[in-house]
Amino acid sequence: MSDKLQWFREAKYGLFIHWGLYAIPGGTWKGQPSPHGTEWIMKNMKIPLAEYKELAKQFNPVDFDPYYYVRQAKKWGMKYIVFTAKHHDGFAMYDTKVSDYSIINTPYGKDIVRQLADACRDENMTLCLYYSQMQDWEHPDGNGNTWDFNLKNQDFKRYFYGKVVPQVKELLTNYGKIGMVWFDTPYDMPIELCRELADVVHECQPECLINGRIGYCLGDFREAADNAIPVLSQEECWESPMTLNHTWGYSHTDDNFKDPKTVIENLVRVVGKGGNLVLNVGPDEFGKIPERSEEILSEVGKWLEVNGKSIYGTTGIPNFPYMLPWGDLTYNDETHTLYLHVKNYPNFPYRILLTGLKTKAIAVNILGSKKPLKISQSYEIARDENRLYVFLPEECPDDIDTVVEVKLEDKAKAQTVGTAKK
Ligand code: JFZ
Repeated sequence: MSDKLQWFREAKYGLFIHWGLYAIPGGTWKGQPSPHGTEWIMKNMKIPLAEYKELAKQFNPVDFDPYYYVRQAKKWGMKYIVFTAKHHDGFAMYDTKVSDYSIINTPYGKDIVRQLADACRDENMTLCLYYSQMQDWEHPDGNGNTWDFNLKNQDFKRYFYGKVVPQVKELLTNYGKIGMVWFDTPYDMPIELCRELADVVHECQPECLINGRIGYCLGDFREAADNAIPVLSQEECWESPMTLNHTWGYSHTDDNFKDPKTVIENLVRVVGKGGNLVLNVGPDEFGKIPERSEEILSEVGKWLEVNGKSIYGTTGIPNFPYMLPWGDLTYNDETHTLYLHVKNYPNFPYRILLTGLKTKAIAVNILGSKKPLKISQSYEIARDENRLYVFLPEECPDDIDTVVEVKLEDKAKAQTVGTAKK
């Protein structure tokens, strides 16, 4: 296991920011709603490049305050930020010498990545940059724009060497230490070019991580499908990118937000399967984070302030076989502490049952309280079944997720489920 993954393995929870020109239409073009992600509006509505480019003449996010973003992310319990330096539309949110299509040529005119990089450095926050390497709807040789350009004349290498490589170099030379480059949608990009791109990153910043979506397992960890969580705990690092509503970019209409309880449930599940959750906000055209997003994230942050020990530093129990009717597990392998996340609080007699844990529990309490909880742990020899009952207080301490801390005698060991004779 390479050491440079350490910060990532410890981080658990990050903030994804999808922000670009698409925040202006916010999912609606000439009165017509655009299907799927609002950041895909140009492609989904086949907006001619010349028309889409007009948005740049309007972009003036006067409310953008990089320090506010970074401080909020910290308050919300997040340990890294992933920002869209260039999304599929091809527009650079930073000062690039490679193309005129950037934030510099807007009424706003200031480098967003620079401001975020400064704020992150001052606030001790890890900055990661999203870069769409394959799709670029502005470049005649980039992938995806079939309505402005004739694909027959395309030369992907011209785009790759003319825009991708020099832009990634800019991003990794001009903004200090970058934690990770977050590539996306590699589709069928040739493996040699993906390798070259990884080399470019490593040459510029050997410590910089590369996410799984560079393709062909060339990244440092695997990216789950958007909003997806694996069933089994994974030993290697992975990450789950997740939206708060149903879109990555800002939307005027989508208020289908996950509530804080659901977000916490997702965070616990991802972390309990050995992963990181990178949770998205889509700022509006003025640079304001949607109010509802802020409300949800601050609720989650408050829960983390009390229950952070059950998230940071934890993963899952390798091969733990059961789904649990009352909630989920996270586990700290260094301290041999198990955390039971009780989402469905039991009625009388106020007990929960954990089956499948072979290790002896030596002390059990609600996280943050010193008062010991009554337990009963047994092994039924004929059935080969381990049981741990925990008796909870009558009154539910936390409606969202009551965390029970279980100190174990040794490393947690899970029971195997099967009938084979041992
Ligand atoms: C991609 C982008 O197209 C999208 O705009 C956003 O940036 C998101 C984070 O990533 O969309 C994907 C990529 C991969 C999957 C789904 C959506 N996937 O593997 O399921």
